[in-house]
Amino acid sequence: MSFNKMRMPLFLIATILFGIKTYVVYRFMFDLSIENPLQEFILLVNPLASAYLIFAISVWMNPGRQMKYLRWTSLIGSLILFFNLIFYRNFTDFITIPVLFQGNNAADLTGSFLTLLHPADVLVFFDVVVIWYLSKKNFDLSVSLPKQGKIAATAVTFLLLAGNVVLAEIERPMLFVRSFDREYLVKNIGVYNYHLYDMTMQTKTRAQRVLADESEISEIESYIKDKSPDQVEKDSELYGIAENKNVIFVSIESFQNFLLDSEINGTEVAPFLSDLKESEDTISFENFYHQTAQGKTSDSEFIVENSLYPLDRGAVYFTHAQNEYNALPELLGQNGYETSVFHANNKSFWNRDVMYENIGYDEFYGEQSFELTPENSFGWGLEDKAFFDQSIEYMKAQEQPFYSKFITLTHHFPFELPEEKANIDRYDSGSNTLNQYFQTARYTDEALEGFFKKLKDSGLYEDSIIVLMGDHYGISEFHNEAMSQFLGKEVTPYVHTQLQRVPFMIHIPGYEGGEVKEEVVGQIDVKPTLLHLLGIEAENDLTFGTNMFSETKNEFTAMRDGSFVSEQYVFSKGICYDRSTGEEIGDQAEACQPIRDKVDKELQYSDNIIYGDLFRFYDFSSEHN
Ligand code: GP9
Ligand code: MN
Repeated sequence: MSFNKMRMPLFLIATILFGIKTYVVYRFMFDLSIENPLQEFILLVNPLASAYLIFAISVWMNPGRQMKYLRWTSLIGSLILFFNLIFYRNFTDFITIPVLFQGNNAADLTGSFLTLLHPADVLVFFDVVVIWYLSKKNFDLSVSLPKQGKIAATAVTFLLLAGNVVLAEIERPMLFVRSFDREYLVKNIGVYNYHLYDMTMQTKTRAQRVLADESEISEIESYIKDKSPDQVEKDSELYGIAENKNVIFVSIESFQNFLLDSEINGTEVAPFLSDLKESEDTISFENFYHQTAQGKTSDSEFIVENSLYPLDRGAVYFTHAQNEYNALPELLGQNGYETSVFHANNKSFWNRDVMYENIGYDEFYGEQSFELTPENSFGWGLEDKAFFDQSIEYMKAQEQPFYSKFITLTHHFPFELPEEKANIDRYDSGSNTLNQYFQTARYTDEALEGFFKKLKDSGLYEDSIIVLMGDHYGISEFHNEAMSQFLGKEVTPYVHTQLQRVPFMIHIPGYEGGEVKEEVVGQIDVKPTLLHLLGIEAENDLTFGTNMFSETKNEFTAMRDGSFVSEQYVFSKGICYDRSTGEEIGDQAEACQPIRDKVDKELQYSDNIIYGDLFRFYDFSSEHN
């Protein structure tokens, strides 16, 4: 290998300059949160790896082209970084292909472009100037390598990339499958590789959409209409009971049903919710299941808003945020509701900012709408008590009737709570996670109690219904041993499935017919149920869930992995159980088969709708028949 006149070739100089520049921009010009030394290290490594990836290809070119290539790629790369920086200043998010071509985001930006510039932005182009200067012929910094040299230089690219990916997976397992948040992606693989990833995802979804067959939606429509012929049922006592009332929907982070009515050393874990469940003005469901998959909270939101199943891979909020939906906020908007979401986290987490706009939310109060101080924030951010307190003013300013969704955060894995904020003992088992789980649950229970009080004080309470729902499990199977210690029984697949029950309560101030209902229902049923309570007829809606109060309610609640619960059976991990006794049905395992077939078919239909974006072929209006 011979480098001309022992000078460092320009592609290496470019790698170093561009890499360091990119690191400095990530570190000091974006507002990325760096939580540990590994993240810091990755943030330094990934720009160098990306820069090498971009520039090292030039070794295959002749000297003249090499220089031209380095000049232009450094400029284009810097422009990409620059536009992301501008976009970030406005939206605290990174550019995605769909956002670039659709929605109002790009348009919003052109208007405020100048105000988003900072003098220090010239730094972003500092290396370009140096590279252009050095690329002029007289410095002769091109490199001509023998074939093995070129191969070796290229091999280094793959090594660096692989190293980066491995580090990213260590830092954030399943990063590429689940996506989580664009900020995580950029922190781990850098803005350039993130764009490559985004492009791949986009191409894949596009292809599936293009191949979709329009006739599929009619087949699905017939299936749904056969299954639940009359969902409107206007004669039911509850039809329209909440008409024109505000709907306050609280998604309670990681809250499982078993927390209700349980105690740690004689102290109730969730006294407020446990009482609420039994109260006169609340209808609760004790066999309500979460149905989420990898998209966790965002999946629970997706299921509730659309009454479709989540995907078995990735989060629909990320992979199919541009599809056509007939989502709850949009329907409510058409019926005179102002719709909003309150969640004190980064707006781009789970791609919420993009998805919310698509499905018709009018307003999203994210982290930046709240005041965070060292006293009121820990773990994932703003604590639930301050979150609710600070939300009230925004709520009061909303037009009524409104639909507002609240997503709590404190009771989130790893369930850490400053000692002085804990009003219940830790549990004592081999799982630190389970031990702490009760403390944050108790905290959130107190926050909800405070929220109800604030709603009453503000005068909003009387004109509202309050719906509370657990989003998904908090204690995974990994903690089965500790869980079985707590429950005093082995966590069989049957018990595991029963543990997927989360609270679901409909609190109607002034109502006196409260009861704890035993029907088997799930998140998929929330949309038709809410529409029923609000007296909104969406006759041609296509939902896999059914109104929980209907005589022709779903006969099963299906989980994403194909397991299900019906009145009679629990089917989990390939085993068919008698639901009332928890006994395996042994040689009569085929008892579960007919429902298994339906579950598989329904999940497949739901996937087809999402992958093929089939709702674009369907007319939801009442003219349709
Ligand atoms: C993040 C919060 C938690 O904004 O909703 O998400 P999760 O990890 O539970 O899906
Ligand atoms: Mn969650």
